[in-house]
Amino acid sequence: MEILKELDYNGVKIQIVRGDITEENVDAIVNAANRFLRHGGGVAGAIVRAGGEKIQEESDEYVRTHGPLRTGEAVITSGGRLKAKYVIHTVGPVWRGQGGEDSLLYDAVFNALLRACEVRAKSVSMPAISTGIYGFPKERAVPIFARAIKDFIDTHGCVKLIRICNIDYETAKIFAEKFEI
Ligand code: AR6
Repeated sequence: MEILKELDYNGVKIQIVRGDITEENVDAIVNAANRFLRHGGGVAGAIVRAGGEKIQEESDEYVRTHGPLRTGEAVITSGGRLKAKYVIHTVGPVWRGQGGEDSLLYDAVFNALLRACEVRAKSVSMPAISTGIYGFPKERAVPIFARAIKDFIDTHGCVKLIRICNIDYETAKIFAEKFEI
């Protein structure tokens, strides 16, 4: 793990890191999921491969009981074999450029942090939700992450460390350069 940027906002540490989120040593990691919690590709596939099928089974159970998630919604499963105790599955928007995606991405980030609060997770690592397979422009995503994180810190005191973690160096660099709070 390589820390590219570190900020402090109202006593909460925010770090932009380059690395594999499945190796994060935090209370909860966030997954960039789809509405059906079918964790096939991208960061979702990596999380299930590293954490084990239990994560997929708990996800399937959730969807069987409650139906698919809405875009912007987040739910929790255990972390299986991961160091992180919890995985927070949040659904970012598919980029279509038709409007509405910005606020849905904001919701996906904010609601993931809310779920962390509910299980008293003090440290959380999240990927660059929507900026992979879902095609959300990376530069456009950064200030949305920053605003959602700021608003969350302004209204909730539970999480003390928030990391934005990306395996892709280019994406991590864009976040490090553009993230301001
Ligand atoms: N650690 C950290 N970041 C990662 C890792 C990893 N192991 N793997 C990928 N990334 P994506 P989305 C980064 O496509 O765009 C899945 O199939 C990657 O560089 O995982 O929200 C789901 O099931 C990118 O910046 O998520 C959904 O169907 C970021 O994670 C769909 O993809 C997000 O890329 C969701 O697409």
